Amino acid sequence: MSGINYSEKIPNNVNLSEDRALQRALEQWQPNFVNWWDDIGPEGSTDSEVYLRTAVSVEPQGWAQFGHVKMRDYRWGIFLNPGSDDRTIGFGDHKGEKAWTDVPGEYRANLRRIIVTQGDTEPASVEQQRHLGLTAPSMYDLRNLYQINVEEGRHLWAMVYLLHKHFGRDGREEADALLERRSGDEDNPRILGAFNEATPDWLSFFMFTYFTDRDGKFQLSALTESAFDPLARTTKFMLTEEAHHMFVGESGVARTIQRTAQVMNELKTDDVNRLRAAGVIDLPTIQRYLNFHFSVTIDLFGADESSNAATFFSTGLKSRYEEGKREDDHILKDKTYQVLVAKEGGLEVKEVPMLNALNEVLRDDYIKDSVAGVERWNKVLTKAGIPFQLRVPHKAFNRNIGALAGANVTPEGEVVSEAEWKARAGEWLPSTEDRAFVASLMGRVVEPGKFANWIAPPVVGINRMPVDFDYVRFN
Ligand code: BYC
Repeated sequence: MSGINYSEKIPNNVNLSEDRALQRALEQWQPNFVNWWDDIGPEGSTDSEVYLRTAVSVEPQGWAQFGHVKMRDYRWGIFLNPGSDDRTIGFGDHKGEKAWTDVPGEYRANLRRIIVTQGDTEPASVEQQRHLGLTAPSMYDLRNLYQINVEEGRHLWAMVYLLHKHFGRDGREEADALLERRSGDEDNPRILGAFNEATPDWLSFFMFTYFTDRDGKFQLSALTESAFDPLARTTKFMLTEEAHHMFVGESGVARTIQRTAQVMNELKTDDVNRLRAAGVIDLPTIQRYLNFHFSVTIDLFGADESSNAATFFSTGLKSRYEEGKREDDHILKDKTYQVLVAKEGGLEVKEVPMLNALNEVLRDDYIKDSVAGVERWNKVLTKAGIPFQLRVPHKAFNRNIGALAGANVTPEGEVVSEAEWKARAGEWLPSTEDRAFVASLMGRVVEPGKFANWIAPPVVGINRMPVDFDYVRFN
């Protein structure tokens, strides 16, 4: 099961050749995918050979192989983690029953919705990142961008396989629609808000891969224990790849901070204008980017009170993060959870049935995880002797989904008037000038071992290759 068959047109470990109808349907979708990649995938990359890892097995040891390949020839395919015949459902009303190998009719619409929403984010992120290769700060970073792009492409394949195999005609239509929506398109946008925002520069890219890919980690984890076994096994394998994406974000921001701190020490200044003149990104601007990406990403968890979330859990479709490690009844019927509501004069805590608050439970777990990395960024500053600390804003800040949507809350969690919030938004969120300044630093540096002035080199290369390795060969 774990061996991947690369001799077929669509690499897979699901015995695709034994299901001719499915194989034919996917082979029909494949050229549309390649056309989508050509149209809206990484700009200017067609002839480049990129040092990419390709999945060759789903075993944790030795699952990936590295080598220079053209991205268009990347072996996108279908890989499921090995399953076990006797797996039982670990939560919800079906707890203790055998996991499903097919979709129960009564849950079909909800499962399809979850799979489509998940699938939609993957091509969306490739679209959002498509121009970044033109302004890469180094060949090493360019390679990491491309690696992420091909893997998001593969994650799209993962969801499309489930749609084709388990949802018949409407699944095939949904798979087609995944190639038709476009990030930021007014008429046919991607499904979730954050995936319609632009990723115009590399600081945005690093923040996106730190914060928004981490939403991927939490949402995918919540699906790895799904009662629908094919979804559980697919998302488990996707998570293996997600870790590198978050590493790119975390280390990218850390290297940006490190370079800024170095110049602050050289010039003995924290003056924003002097630092900008020296070509590095000042820390208040980094904080504003952080505020933006954090707040937009926590909206991705949905409304704090959601009957959808309750249904997804009770019917066994989607669990909490690390459901199996929790010590409660995994049914949650009599449990409550605290959510926040904004009232005039302040935020109030409201106790609600936990089942309805499961989006909030996942969001809170996500927030804990995100804060940990921000503390690691702060260590870079502390080590450099810079008395500035980055902070994640309050979870009620700049929200557009759920009970806190439109509440005028500062990053510190203080409710202010709408007029005050608007007047001060430029202190908290990247202004047009901030974005223009960051954009002005984005020149392309792609000579091996060279780095743009605003970012420090990484400590080590990819797959233990030297930092000045030719990660991308331009033809
Ligand atoms: N933007 O009851 P609610 C990743 C809608 S990232 C726009 O709370 P629910 C990746 C919602 O659809 C992981 N609309 O909804 C990262 C609903 O609409 P309708 C992606 C939003 O269903 C980086 C209404 O508001 N995976 O993999 O409980 C790069 C009521 O909301 C938003 C998943 O998300 C929003 N932010 O929760 C590449 C997992 N939020 O039906 C990849 C699958 C909510 O009233 N998705 N709405 O028209 C889900 O589990 C759920 O759909 C959600 C929403 C948690 C997203």
